[in-house]
Amino acid sequence: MADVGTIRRMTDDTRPAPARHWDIFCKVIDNYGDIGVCWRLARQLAGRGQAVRLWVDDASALRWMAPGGCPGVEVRAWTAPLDLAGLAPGEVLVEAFGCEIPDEFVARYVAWRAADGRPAAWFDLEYLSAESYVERSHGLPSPVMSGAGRGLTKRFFYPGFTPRTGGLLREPDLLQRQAGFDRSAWLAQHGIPPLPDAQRASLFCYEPAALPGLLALLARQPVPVQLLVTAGRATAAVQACALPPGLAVHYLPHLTQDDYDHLLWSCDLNFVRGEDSLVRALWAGRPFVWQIYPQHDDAHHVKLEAFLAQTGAPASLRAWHRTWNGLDHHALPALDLPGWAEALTEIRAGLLEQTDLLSRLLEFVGSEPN
Ligand code: TRH
Repeated sequence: MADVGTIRRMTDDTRPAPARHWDIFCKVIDNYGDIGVCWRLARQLAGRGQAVRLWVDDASALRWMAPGGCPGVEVRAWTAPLDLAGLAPGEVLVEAFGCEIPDEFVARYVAWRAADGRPAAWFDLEYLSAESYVERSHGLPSPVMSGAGRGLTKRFFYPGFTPRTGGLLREPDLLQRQAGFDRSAWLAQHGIPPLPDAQRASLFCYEPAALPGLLALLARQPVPVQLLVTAGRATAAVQACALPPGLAVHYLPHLTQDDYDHLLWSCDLNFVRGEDSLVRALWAGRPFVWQIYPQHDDAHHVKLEAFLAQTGAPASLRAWHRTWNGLDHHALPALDLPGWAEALTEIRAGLLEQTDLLSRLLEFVGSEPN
């Protein structure tokens, strides 16, 4: 866990930024990561005094992820064509994950920029990766060659794990919230019975081939294990397996984004997937295993290895990740929670030393000529 010095450094992230209007565009490809990352970014921007319009083609997941919404964030339907009636001018455009902002909006944006004479600040927010191209590509200009934005220049913004990338999303009050968290109360509130001397594991995954092996392994642990299974694909995957005797399984409803953090903080071991929950597991500071989003050409194998290498994960954790992600078909190795906890505490401490993603993005915006 971070010391008080780190907490103090992190609170620096709340320095006020000049208020601007932001338009974030998000297309939901599948799963929850596209909207999860964009919502988290939008919320954090609002927390820094920015006004945000989040344009999304499928906002359904926000009903459970963020049922109360967020002051300062307006969610707008990405319809075709877009309803642009009565829009106030925006200064910053974020195009998440190559979603291609509709021309009618870009035309409006160009007109706004011409009207107040300030140049465009248009960012292409990319997926998180630990691969070496991220440092090379972060911040590069991307000239717009066609359409209403022809002649403008976007800038690539690559989240990442090093100071020469866009960094990781992290709320300024994260450590304070963690320090004040009451795990027993949260578990009781969610109907998870206290089991003396038990360990808890959370499961957020796709359909890993090694899942039956995991269930068997958890049932064989020297202490009882409570497995807390997240709603959706993870629940369906577990329900398709024969449950071994001795494993207590609890199926969870969809949680809010904040409550998903609480789940991670309540467990001794977390299985996470995709992009955003990986970052949340890193901040949770507990042993975790990541299932990377699978790609057809197996590009995710390289991406996984890059993450393991960059974080300096210990050999047993690397072996676990390879089998869990289907890079090999070995039996799942033994769990080494104390060893993983030690390594991950160090990795987390190193990441906490770095500036968070939002502060880096605001710095980029501030450095645009205006
Ligand atoms: O859902 P994902 O698998 O999303 C994926 C990845 O982002 C992947 O990189 C991307 O290419 C693909 O979508 C299209 O995993 P991820 O990224 O962890 O997103 C899950 C979000 O859902 C995250 O913001 C946490 C949130 N969440 C809740 O709010 N409540 C819940 O109960 C659960 C399980 C998740």
